[in-house]
Amino acid sequence: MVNLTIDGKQISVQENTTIMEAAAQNGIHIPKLCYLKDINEIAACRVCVVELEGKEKLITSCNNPAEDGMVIYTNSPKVRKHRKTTVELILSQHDCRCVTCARSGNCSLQKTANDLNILQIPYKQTLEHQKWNQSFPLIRDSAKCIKCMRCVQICEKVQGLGVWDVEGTGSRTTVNVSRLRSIEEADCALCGQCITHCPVGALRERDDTETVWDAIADPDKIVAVQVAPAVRAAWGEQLGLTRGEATIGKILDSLKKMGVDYAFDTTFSADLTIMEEGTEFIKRFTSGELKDLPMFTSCCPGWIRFIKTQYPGLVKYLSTAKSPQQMFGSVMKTYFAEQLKVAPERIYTVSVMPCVAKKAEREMELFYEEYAGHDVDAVITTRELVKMIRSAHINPKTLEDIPGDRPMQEGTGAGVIFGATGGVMEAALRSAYFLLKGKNPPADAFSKVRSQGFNQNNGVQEADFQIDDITVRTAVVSGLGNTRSLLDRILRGEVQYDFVEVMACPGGCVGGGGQPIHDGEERAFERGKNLYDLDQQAELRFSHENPDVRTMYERFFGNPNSHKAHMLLHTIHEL
Ligand code: HC1
Ligand code: SF4
Repeated sequence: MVNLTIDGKQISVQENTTIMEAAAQNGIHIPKLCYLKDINEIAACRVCVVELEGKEKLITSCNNPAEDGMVIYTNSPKVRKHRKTTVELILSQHDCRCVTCARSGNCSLQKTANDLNILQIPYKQTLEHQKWNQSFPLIRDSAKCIKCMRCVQICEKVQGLGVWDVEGTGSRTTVNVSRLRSIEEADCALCGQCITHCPVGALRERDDTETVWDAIADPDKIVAVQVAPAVRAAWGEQLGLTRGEATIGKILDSLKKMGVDYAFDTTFSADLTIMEEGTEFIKRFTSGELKDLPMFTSCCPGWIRFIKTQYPGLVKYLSTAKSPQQMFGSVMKTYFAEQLKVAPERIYTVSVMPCVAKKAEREMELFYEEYAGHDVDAVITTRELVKMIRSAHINPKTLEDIPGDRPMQEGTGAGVIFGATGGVMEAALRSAYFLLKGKNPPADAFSKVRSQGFNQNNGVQEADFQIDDITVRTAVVSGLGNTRSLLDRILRGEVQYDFVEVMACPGGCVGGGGQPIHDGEERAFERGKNLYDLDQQAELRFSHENPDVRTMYERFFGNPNSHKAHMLLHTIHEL
């Protein structure tokens, strides 16, 4: 143990604890802007400086270890003065129009400046305006970048893509898309991890809330909205609702209060995906097609963008099933339109997703006999949903639990866990077992695919399952850096699997790039646990038991993988 004094308090911490961590463990907050544990420990912003007794120069607390006998002051006059100057200099290169910023109220720079009582900026303001394509789903505002390097590091170290880099030298140092490419050329997966790790408003999703408001106001449009599994695990965080209060039923109520015509839970089409993908897997597996390489899941558009640019040779091993988002959109404009007796064009489909990549996935086209537009017309993130709730002046405490609309109302626990890493695999195995054996396994028979933590086993969860004389070898991975190493091991022949689930975001969609931001804190596993708890409490836990999905097959699709199902629920992955 190491014994030291921080702000007059005697404390003991483990060896190799930083001063910042030692302070935090004892309830002493040291402000910071660039620090991200294990990812960005470069002391670039110098906001976390502290005074060490006996030393003239202040030291940064994020990368200096606590040592025996140290006497530290985190808020002495000298520290405050230095910190204030540092933040004033940062502000002199920052577009400070907070009222029009997506991160106002949830910005570490704004908070630090307020805490330091900065009421004016005594330095000349110089702002850097780089050009950006405002129609791209990911928006960067260079005038708000504080050069903390978090986006550079998260993309390189965790997602293995290197979309961002430092450009220029000295006072002209800035961050931009790496290797002088445009963002469209940069193979960005659109996972949005750079957004959720940005301490300020330099990175955000493209705002699509106004197009949704326009559709709601249009009397000719029938607005049908779906809400993804992972949204329920996080939306309440921004609205002061507890985990128990923040239900899917209340999200559906909020949408109705905003004026949408129909509101559905995407777990319905997650169950539908399992019917299609599970059937496809059994076919490909039993035909021997998967002898050499596994079938990969296809519901994460971040992963699809990644495999297409980084491993094009593996694209043919993807499941052909569209994602639940796309399947739901397609079903809304066909099966549901028929029920309503309206033309597909009148239905305006919106999805609420924890994801930025879903905004690009929606560009997928829908053909129903002839070209029928897009499965999905607009995608908003969980953060944008919260923005809409606020802008409609809905008091979240007044929301009530309402069911989704018929005839696509039911969703099972298997559909709910789609939002957590391992969930798609677990749901698929529950139904694949039924397809092979004609009876259900215990609902938790495949819980070994659940992740034990993002950093365990390189983020890969492997499990083999015996179903009669068949062994199914599975792997689940989240995070694109982890995915890259897993794919390389598969290609080198070091590991063999039959079925692999990939989610681009660490922890799966619960950790998605469109989820509420808690600067520097990871919430994915806590949210994932929430989804597994909901699955435990669900009456139905097998996708093939979803009564509304069954009725839809009877009335509309016939069987899973039927010709009609192939036309509407599957895709050809083009490079
Ligand atoms: Fe996901 Fe999915 S789980 S991809 O993470 O398969 O976004 O939540 O909606 O489509 O169901 C996202 C979540 C989501 C799809 C489903
Ligand atoms: Fe989107 Fe989920 Fe994939 Fe992340 S893991 S890119 S949130 S679908």
